[in-house]
Amino acid sequence: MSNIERTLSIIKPDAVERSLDGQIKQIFLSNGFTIVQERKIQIEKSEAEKFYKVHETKPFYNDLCTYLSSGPIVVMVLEKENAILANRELMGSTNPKDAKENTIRKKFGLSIDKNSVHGSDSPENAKIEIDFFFKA
Ligand code: IDP
Ligand code: MG
Repeated sequence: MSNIERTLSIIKPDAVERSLDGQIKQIFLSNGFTIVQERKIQIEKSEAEKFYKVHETKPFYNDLCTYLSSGPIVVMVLEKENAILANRELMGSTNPKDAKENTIRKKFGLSIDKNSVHGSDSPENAKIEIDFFFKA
């Protein structure tokens, strides 16, 4: 059975700042993703706090929200068969040091916090995150 899904991808400030957004989009396209929607924006810290609310009790929450709002980001809706898991695999582990060869985080990530990309982790969160940035 086919299972076409949509997931939210973010190219984070460290990658946009190094002008890697074109290359990263190309990686998604060459791995069979369709970029359904796309916006380049900069968000307020208060919006980053809402987006990362699930992490609010973590010690890195404040730095994470400061970081995500520190510069332009590219937010995209990606579509593909099993897109959520496929994107997580293509991104690689949260810590670029642990990420497999040929993953985006291995190639471009600088550190566990500046790891170049975000991707939704479940169908429920994909819907919430897509609505967060793209709801009319
Ligand atoms: P994920 O992005 O791979 O889904 P999460 O655990 O959801 O990883 O964490 C969200 C983001 O928070 C990570 O992408 C990373 O930027 C940051 N982060 C996660 N763990 C740490 C940490 O231990 N120190 C600093 N930043 C972290
Ligand atoms: Mg996550």
